[in-house]
Amino acid sequence: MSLSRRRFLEITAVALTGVPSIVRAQSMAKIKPADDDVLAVIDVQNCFVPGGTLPVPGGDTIIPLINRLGGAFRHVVMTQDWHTPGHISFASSHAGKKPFDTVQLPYGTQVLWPDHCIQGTPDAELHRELRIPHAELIIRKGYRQPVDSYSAFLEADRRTPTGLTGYLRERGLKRVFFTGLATDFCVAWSALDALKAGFEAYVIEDATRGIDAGGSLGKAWADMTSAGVKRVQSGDIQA
Ligand code: VGL
Ligand code: ZN
Repeated sequence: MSLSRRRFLEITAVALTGVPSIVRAQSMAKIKPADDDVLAVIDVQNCFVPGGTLPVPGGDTIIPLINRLGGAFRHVVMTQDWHTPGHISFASSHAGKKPFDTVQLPYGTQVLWPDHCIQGTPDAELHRELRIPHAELIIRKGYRQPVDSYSAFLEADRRTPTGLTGYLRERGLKRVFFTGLATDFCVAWSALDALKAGFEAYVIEDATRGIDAGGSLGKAWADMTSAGVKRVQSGDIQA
């Protein structure tokens, strides 16, 4: 082929796709988990899958994918929603309220939930199909009766740390890749707080599922992407 014809085809390709082939190849390069990356598996518990007390639609379907991703990361941490009986986030703790109503608490607006993930119950156990034996840490949250905690970093009073920031910093971990349940609550709050604490935050979208109460899923993605959380798919990770 003549040089001018090759050049013509190249220019045509750029015109059609808007990006030169070299740039396209770069943007498709997979993310290779490094020694200072960590996979965070948020609340993959019986309570949040169908049959549990606060089921997230399709919550169980992401577990094989999370197990596969676990194998690609040297460092893995997990969280466990771990409420007292009569926890303040339960609708049953507020006369006349039902699940998905809201109340005003000293720390702000609280969405009310069915009783879920009660400490020490089978419902609160990590899902038995999770297979990431090298996970290093399980952080429990929401274990104080008067305060909820969606975030893995900071309780809902926005002042009480869970200790995860210190753990990740002390271990020299820099990028946090989030998976688990629920995208629009515990995953989103955790990813936003990871950024605020100075980490890079990625959410692996197809390894999460949302509750989507009153448009909460779309709002969570808008909040996350505008704050700088990176929205990726499991296929973007070299597993
Ligand atoms: C969660 C609602 C209440 C979550 C926990 O894990 O996203 N959502 N508690
Ligand atoms: Zn909860």
